[in-house]
Amino acid sequence: MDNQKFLHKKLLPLTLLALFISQVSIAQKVVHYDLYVRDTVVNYAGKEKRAIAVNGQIPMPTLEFTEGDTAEIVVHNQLKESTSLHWHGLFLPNKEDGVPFLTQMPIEPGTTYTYRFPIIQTGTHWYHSHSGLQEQIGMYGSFIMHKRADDKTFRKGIDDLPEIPIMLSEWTNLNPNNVHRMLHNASDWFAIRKGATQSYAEAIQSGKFKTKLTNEWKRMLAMDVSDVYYERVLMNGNHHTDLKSIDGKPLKAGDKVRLRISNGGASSSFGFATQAVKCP
Ligand SMILES: [Cu+2]
Repeated sequence: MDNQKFLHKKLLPLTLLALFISQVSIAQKVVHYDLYVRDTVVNYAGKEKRAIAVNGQIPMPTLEFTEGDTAEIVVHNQLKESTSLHWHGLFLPNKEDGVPFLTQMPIEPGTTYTYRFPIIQTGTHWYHSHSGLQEQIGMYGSFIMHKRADDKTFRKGIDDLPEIPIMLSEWTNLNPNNVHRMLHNASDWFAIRKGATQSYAEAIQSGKFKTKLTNEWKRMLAMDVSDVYYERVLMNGNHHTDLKSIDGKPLKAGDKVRLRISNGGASSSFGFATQAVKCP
């Protein structure tokens, strides 16, 4: 009995120490970002338009983490309207999901809100506003989660390559709220802009009279791939993207890079191709 008591006394601090050590080795790194959300004016397609820039940029800053980190993202809403951020495709506690009136209250103008959640996956994701149609005017960005170096699936030569995040998106000079309204009215406007209309004569000529009738009945347009015509498609918030350097370091022939591509478009599918261009 006495012996056991003695052992217990001796072992307890040891166990505590062991627990402490294991606690330290898996201690989570908190990765902190401050996001300042502000109105801006852009000219993507010949007209000055209102947009939203975060930390002064469109798309929003790329947020990078490693699996096991804790993300701490502080949103400073400097708009005249409420906002929110949704983390596309992330596994996280429901209250951090960023859906106003469902998982949180909207972030009101002039206020600050903190999202805090553990990173428990890896891969290329993106994040965007879940308030109104703010996503359409700039509030989208890359969300990259790296593998831990001790991950069993870590591929040397692939997972450690220099990376370039690429956000694809669309731009319309129309107010996104009007786009929304026009879609509800089954307007032909976008189809006309895209040259994707079909007359009854054309339908009959191609033997699609019946389909045409059914589609009209369903108020479905002839070529219903993407419902909206966009003035521009953007890559990292621009007409073209400079892939010539990473973090200011110029790339040279033979260098390998990894592109992390997200489609932040509201209704477009993108085909993506690379082309070697000889640089001077
Ligand atoms: Cu989403």
